[in-house]
Amino acid sequence: MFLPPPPRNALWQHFPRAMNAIASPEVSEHVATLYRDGITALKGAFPREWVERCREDMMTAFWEAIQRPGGAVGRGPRRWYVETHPQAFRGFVDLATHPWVTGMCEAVLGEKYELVEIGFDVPFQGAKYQPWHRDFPSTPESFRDRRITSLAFNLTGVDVTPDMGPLEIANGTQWEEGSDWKQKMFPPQDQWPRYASVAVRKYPQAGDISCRSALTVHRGTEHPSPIARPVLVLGADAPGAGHAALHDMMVTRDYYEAMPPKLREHLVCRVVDTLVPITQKHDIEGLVSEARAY
Ligand SMILES: O=C(O)CCC(=O)C(=O)O
Repeated sequence: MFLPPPPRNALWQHFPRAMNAIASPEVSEHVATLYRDGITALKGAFPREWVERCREDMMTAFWEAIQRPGGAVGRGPRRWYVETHPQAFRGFVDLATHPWVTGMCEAVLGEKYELVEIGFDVPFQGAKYQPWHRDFPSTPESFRDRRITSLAFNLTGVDVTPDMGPLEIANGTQWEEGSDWKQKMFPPQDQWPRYASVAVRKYPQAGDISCRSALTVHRGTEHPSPIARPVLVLGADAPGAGHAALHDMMVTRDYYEAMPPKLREHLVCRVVDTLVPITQKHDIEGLVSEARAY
């Protein structure tokens, strides 16, 4: 069933019970936007040089992952998702401890939020429109109780231009139930015009961070540019949301010990002597099969 986004003046009633009373006014405003639209963003969180290092780290991890089975998962033609180790990104600690990221996590997911995933999407020249989708099925806490129990933070590695297949997101669709959709993640094609009618194309610039519910219906678009568009994904859960089981973050002991203690409290990871390559468990299979179907 399609529920239209709540009117602006009704926003506060949709805040999670866990909403942290001491959230800053800026974070509160972003939480309100997130609850209304299913996505919000902070401009200029990091300097350009920091983002350039992050882009380099994503591309290094991509070329390593694409060479081994299960390393890079297809998300449609010329488009992949790679899940990696936190320490593959020189800026991981900066991102995971950025005050806006921690503030959003605390306000929406509660003070015992869990960081469960780090990875990136990368479309290349020739990537096609994806089918409209969400990243996992909704649960009654979300569609019935209107709580957001997980967040995806995205950070672009490049200044996004219209020819780089920008992310398109259908505002307000995070509350739709979707129980009768294919894999509970892919709305039927006869509904696509409705998503297109409320969709917004996103053109983030280097340094911006967005925060969305992965349930907000979205798609990557056609990418004719020769410039790849890697985008970092940091996934966070409320306790009990269960997405950590789909991932396998690991860090070496020296890295773990050097992490800020507060980050240690939130990172769901194994501490290992030697990092082993991740074989991904969270595969949105429909993005490959559905891409072939139209
Ligand atoms: O192109 C993007 O930024 C997002 C792609 C996407 O939604 C996905 O692969 O699940």
